[in-house]
Amino acid sequence: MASLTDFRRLADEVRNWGRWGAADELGTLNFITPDKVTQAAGLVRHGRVFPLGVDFGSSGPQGAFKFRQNPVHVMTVDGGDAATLAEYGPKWLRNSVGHELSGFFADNPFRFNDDMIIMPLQAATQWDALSHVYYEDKLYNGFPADSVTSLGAYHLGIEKVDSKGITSRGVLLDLVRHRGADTFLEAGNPITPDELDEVIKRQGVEVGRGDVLLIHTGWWARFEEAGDGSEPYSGLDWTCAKWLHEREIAAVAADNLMVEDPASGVEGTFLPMHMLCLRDMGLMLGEYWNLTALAADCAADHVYEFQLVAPPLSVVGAVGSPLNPIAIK
Ligand code: UVW
Repeated sequence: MASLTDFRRLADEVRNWGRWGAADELGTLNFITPDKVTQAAGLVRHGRVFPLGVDFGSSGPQGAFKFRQNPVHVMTVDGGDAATLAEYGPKWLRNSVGHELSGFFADNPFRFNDDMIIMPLQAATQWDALSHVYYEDKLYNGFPADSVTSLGAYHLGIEKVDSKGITSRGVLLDLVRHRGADTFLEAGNPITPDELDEVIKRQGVEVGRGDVLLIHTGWWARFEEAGDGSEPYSGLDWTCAKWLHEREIAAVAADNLMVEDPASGVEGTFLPMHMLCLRDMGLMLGEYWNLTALAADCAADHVYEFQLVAPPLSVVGAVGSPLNPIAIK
């Protein structure tokens, strides 16, 4: 088990503060250049499309943390409203909504349905914005932690990365097949930097500056099979932060709930890799990405690189965003 001193030493090594200027709010997304985006587009060869978002609804994985719930989907206008208002008229629902809807439905064939969703932005497939995690009162690039208030994140809100898309070359690292696991990586065996090197060698793929790495651990497949959102698993060891830093990776996503291994590896800390990636390096993390079909395709054709298109919603001041990322081969 590493000490906080070890953690601080590594944090000093990987910290990117000031690297792209004092006002930078993009972090390692700066590694994605126009050339990189062009290279990524060139990876589309067959037109095979893989949506990597999970279903947003009541059957989601939330419940492990009491402060997060599954998305709640609510109909706000439907055919029943039209039928009832047509029959009883606006006086039945004596409020402005009833009057308004009666106006739409009366004496004409036009009908419509409307709905809304209520959800924590961290509930399903998501990006963690750089404002999601901090320590010792500082966010990425030294921005003050109290710049995130009940009004939202003044610095490093998810909308700040809008200019990047986010799109780049995606590379899938399949730890499930590498370990010969049945479905997913059982808990208690964190993925180390050396193991990442072994996977890259085995897959015959290179990773480098500006890539977005997708780590297939099989957790999502296991969740679909067993329905347990709190199922323990193995994820990236915290020391992988240095490996990502050295290779100038733009962002990392996984098919589990936290990307990193739930066993901290650093005395007295929770999620040390989150702290290093989001706060020190400025590297965004994606969670609950469904990599099952993409991993199967990569194993079949031995091509582990693709164009990745993964724009967050531009929710102003939000510390994360749901999305439906797409890999195209
Ligand atoms: C926390 O950091 C608390 O959660 P997540 O794994 O969603 O980033």
